[in-house]
Amino acid sequence: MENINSIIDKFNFKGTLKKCEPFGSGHINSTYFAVFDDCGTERKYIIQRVNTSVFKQIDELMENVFSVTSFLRKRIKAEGGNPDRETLHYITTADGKKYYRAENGECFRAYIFVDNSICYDSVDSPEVFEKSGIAFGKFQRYLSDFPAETLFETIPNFHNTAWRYENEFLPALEANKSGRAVNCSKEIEFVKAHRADCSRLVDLTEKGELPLRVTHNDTKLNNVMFDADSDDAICVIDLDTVMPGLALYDFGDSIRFGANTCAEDCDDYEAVKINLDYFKSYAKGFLSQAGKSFNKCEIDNLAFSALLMTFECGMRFLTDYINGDTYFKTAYPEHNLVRARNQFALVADMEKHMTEMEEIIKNL
Ligand code: ADP
Ligand code: GN1
Ligand code: MG
Repeated sequence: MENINSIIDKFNFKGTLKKCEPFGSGHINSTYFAVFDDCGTERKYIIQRVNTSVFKQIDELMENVFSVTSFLRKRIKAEGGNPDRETLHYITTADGKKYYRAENGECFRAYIFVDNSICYDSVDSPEVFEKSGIAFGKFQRYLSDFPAETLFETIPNFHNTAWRYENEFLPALEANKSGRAVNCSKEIEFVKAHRADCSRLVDLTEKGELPLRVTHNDTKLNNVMFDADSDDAICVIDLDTVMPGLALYDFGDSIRFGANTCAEDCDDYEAVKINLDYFKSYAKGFLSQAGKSFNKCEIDNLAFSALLMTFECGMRFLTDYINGDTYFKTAYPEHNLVRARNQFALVADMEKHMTEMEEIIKNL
């Protein structure tokens, strides 16, 4: 593996390196926080080793993120915002490229650290969660006239739950590469019992009832930076999965992560519940920005999308567990199984509260 320090001189960083250390809690890329001394001024950057087994076409991926961020900059400026603070700012390599590919094939990219910002792994108040809803809703609104046809699909079928069931979950089960299927028969049955749910949004999209929009597709709370002073959600990050998708994916995925009473990998499954106050706060924030253009079918499926995105993520964790942990980063052998059980506990609780969730949306 390439030493992170050895790639420093490949980028147009300002100053001399003071420190570079692993950072954040993303499940996909390897992220580092680097500080440089530029004649007495501190310059902070994020450097990432991009996960090339998840993202196969790095040229296209980086084309996407550069074009999305430059589009966002113009939109933010037009609305009187501060583009330097409210969107990611990528640094090109010393020879002007969008990323650096090492001889061993590893790919690195760099961007400016959003200064005086913090990132949350869990929500501690409905206000904070509402602010993240505003940020992701605004993100979707800003990109509503982005030319979607120019976007490369970085992970095809990313939120096609039915496709994931048929083409990932069932084959993983069949191959049972890790031999672990025996440890999770209850969870496997849970997934099979929900097969019908997998097709609902896909079918509505095929029928033309749900419109494709440019969406973020990975709207977890730790993919938005908050201002350390005002606690406003300022900058949406992790743009690798910005692709044509459904508004419902962005809504549902945020609820999955942020309105869980527990962390995504908490193994106290009894304690895993949907926090309806948080659900309401996020919906209020998100809809205040993106909701004006939603059609009735989108509104009618908001509550269900939270359940589906939670189910899909649980199925992905379970699939990865059965495959032997090849996709998500894990900290211990049963990590993916614990995550899957946690997500399924949340699905079960959402099922109990679906009428209340739908009621909340109606009343907004
Ligand atoms: P992953 O795809 O692995 O989730 P992310 O792009 O989300 O990677 O980055 C991982 C973490 O690094 C984020 O959750 C956040 O804490 C931090 N991070 C990423 N980009 C920035 C940035 N520009 N400024 C500050 N922190 C950042
Ligand atoms: C991954 O990259 P990160 O940690 O923000 C994953 C999401 C999952 C999430 C589960 C590209 O998000 O789809 O919902 O983990 N991202 C990718 O926590 O697969
Ligand atoms: Mg992330």
